Amino acid sequence: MRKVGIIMGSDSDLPIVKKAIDTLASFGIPYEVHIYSAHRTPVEARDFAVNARANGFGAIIAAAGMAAHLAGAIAANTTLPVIGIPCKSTTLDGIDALLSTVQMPSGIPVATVAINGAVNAALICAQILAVEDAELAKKLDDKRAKDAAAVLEKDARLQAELNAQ
Ligand code: RP5
Repeated sequence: MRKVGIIMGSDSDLPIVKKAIDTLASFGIPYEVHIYSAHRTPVEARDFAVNARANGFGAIIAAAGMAAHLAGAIAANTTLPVIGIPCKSTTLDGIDALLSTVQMPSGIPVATVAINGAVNAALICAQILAVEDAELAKKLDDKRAKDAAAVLEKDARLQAELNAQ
């Protein structure tokens, strides 16, 4: 199976990114994690993106906060799918990172998830890899069924509580 690359702009993004790591791990998807910044280490970020396809990656998650150019900078240097996670920092509630990540000009796409949406970023990667992987697709189906069952269980509990009143 191809690997998922997870790049974050700073170690301060790790608490958010951890959820993507855990989600990929829960599906048995191989991944590699790096701290490369579009601003502070632009050469390393570029080199990772340029070589990602040859190095066995199938998708890249790029997480950054504030003036978040990381996902766009990665996307500029690869035609692998790039999923951007706008990270909420101490100011502006993450709206700064959301707009910086999502508003890519035509031609260089970044698939942007919600602010701090690390789980969905990992799930999109899983779904991309599952296009050619029936075993992974089955795991995704099973997770959906499990999540749905959990919601219906909550509903059943709510109905029981309401009917007891
Ligand atoms: C961005 O600036 C990083 O992705 C991080 O979200 C934010 C703040 O970085 P630090 O100052 O905490 O390293 O580049």
